[in-house]
Amino acid sequence: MKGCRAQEMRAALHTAFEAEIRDQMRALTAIVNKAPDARTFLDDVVAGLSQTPKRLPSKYFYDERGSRLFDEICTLEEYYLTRTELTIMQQFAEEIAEALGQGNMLVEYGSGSSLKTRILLDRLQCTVAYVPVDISGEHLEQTAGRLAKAYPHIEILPVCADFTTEFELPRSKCTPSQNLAYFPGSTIGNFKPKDARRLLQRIASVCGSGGGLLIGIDLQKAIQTIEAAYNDRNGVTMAFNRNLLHRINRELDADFRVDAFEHRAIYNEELGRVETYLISDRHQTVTVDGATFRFEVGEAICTEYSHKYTIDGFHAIAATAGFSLERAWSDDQELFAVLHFRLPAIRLNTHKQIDGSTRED
Ligand code: AVI
Repeated sequence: MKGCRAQEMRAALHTAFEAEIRDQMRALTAIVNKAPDARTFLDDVVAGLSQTPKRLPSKYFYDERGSRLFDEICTLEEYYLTRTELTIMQQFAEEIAEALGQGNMLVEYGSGSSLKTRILLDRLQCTVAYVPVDISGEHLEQTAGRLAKAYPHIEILPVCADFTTEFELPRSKCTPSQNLAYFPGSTIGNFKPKDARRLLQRIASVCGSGGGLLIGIDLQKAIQTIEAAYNDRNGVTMAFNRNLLHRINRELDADFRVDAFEHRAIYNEELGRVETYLISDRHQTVTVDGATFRFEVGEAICTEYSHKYTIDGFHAIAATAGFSLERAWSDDQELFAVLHFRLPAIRLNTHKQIDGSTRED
């Protein structure tokens, strides 16, 4: 009899659990899709190849294969960035969570596999919702599905978008006490300082009054360490860089001979950035959707910048968007830093009190 009741209860619990997961998965299918369309991709590629020197926007690296190759880069011996940031996040997890406060709506810019996010989601108190924003729809869907299972008490609201453009924040069921932008991985380094300022202003408008920003930046260091990270001996970064040409061939009816372009990444000390190139090893002509582009021997297409900062240098950039630095965490070798910024809380409805001071309504 007792065994029977237990069995019924187990079955009921199982059904309830399955229903919960089904609900979560249904919510996830409502991914807001604002990824750039084929027309925008073509326009950007044609515009970039028409410039002198030629350029291709690095945001197009991340199709399904590109995202997988980037995940592989993050595990490479030479690519110190990911493991160092992870170490900082793990070592200072409690302090970071305390600094970030409770009841956040956590918005992650370029969420990828959301590995570091788990450190936050495990510790932040009463997180209202997690909004991963990523340009790669397939990657986003898989990651969001996994997180929904692991954190059934947190609303997961994925947004498939190019976060450099305007996107609307999904509404959460509960009202957050503040929005907190999370921008790990030194992705901000992929923007020129002028564009980084503009992006930080957009982030500030998403965060709103009293909002926070937790951001990972790669620090300036010895050239050899930096260049090795972008020219790994196993050729994964080369495959990642060349994959952009494969993608253009496949999606934009182009005919790049991918193996006729060599990968090279050099550190420009004066501008504090790695510049990544694909260099034509011959005189050749490439067609993209009917438009023709000529390449000389040794002519380069610049595919990416990865800026390296000092904490003060980055603080100056973030300050132009209204952010002030609250805390900075770094590793023993000062390779990488995780910075916490806050926007001022705008006080509305202040009343003059009898004694002449002001108080918040
Ligand atoms: C995503 N981003 C921060 C990487 C970086 O380090 O600039 C992309 C990358 N490119 C080559 N390796 C990694």
